[in-house]
Amino acid sequence: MRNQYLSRPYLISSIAIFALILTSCYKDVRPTPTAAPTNTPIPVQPVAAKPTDIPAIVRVSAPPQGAVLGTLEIKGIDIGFSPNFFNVDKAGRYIIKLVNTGSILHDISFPDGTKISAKAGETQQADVMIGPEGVKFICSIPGHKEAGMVGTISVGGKVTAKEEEAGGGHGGPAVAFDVLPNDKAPAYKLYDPVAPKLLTGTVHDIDLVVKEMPMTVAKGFVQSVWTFGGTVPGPMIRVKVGDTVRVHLKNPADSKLPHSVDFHASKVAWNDEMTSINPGEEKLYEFKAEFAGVWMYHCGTAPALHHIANGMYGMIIVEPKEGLPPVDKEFAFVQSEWYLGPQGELSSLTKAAAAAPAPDYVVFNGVANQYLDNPIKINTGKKVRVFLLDAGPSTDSSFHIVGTIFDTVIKEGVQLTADNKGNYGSQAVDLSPAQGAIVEFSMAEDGLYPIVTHAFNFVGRGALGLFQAGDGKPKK
Ligand SMILES: [Cu+2]
Repeated sequence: MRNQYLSRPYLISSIAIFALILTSCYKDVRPTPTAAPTNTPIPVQPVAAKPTDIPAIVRVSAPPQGAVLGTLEIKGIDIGFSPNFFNVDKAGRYIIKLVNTGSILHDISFPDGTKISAKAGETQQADVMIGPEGVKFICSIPGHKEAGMVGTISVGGKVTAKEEEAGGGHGGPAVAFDVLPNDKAPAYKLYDPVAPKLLTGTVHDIDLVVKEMPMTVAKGFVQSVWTFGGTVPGPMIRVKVGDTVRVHLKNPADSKLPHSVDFHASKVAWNDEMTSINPGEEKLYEFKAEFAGVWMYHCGTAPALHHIANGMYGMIIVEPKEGLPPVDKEFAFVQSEWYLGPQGELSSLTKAAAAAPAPDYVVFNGVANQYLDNPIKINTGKKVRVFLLDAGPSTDSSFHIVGTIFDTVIKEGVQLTADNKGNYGSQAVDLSPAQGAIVEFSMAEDGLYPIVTHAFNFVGRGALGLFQAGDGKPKK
């Protein structure tokens, strides 16, 4: 399922619809995004690139002075700014150009009240003064900031400006990172969402090699992660009830830390198989898979919270002895959180350990929004099965696919079967950390179907992907 990019208009229209769903979820009822700015007063100085019937520019403070030092072009997309981070060498006067490639109205609002608005497909620009402390900006359309439309302009690599409410003032959680993005960060590596194949035979020798390494966990953010096998999540494993699993855990000599593994699919003593091994050591973790389900495995070395938060988890699927019925396609998603540490360093244990944790990102298969960038293709009308795990470490998942209904759910051994008496269905599967499920569904028509946790505060923080049924274009 790699490199399956959609044409932009369909992706955008879907995200726009999704954005509207998102904004409609706020209790604080405001004008709709398209209606909001039409009654905004227009004090001064329109610098519109094209004629428009909405206030393109609102300026509150004095006009900028001095020579223009450069132009910063910012794309407004549904929902976000691209790029959302700039670094300029000097403070002074800059032209800010907003290119709205989205399908709904967006703006760039600065703390002093200056606002550049552009309707779908429009470009608007204005010159602004960037002070020596840099500046943060948002989209002031209700809900857009909270959904992730925030950005930063730093001066000389530093930004000390505080974000201020230039718009809606919802007081909702802003995606304002205390770690600045790095535009030189390597591109993330796509995690293949296709579910693993059932291992053949009944005794499986599996090498699980620890690897401590840098990883791009979201565009612009690199963390020094700890992994099983060089990926987050670790390798997905699939066996059946009755199989013997012999995991050879290896901690290479160049690791910095001891590590361990805990397979929830096993019944073994904590102080036997799960003990930590030092760099340069290996051990055998052997168990018989006796119970079917979607199970977590993770490093349990103290502090286990940090070893999980920093990437050491994975999924093992145990099928019933008789196997699962065939379906058209199968995928596997592990939901987890990132608590960003400084660029290139470990994730923050302090942030992860908060009593009310506030992850910077909540992700499917390790990387923020990777299946939004690379929609997963499926066949319309055909049965799809997804294996789900919430690896946490601390946040629940409410797994939901916009536009479909799960006809089959097997969550922690409790089953909803298709064609049940009464024809009950399921809209979202609640998973606490370390819980797993299997869901099955099909799409009624060609189109795009967002993959989310319906804990909507996290949708703007990376927990958003897409299924593309057929060619992604509804036929009506
Ligand atoms: Cu570990």
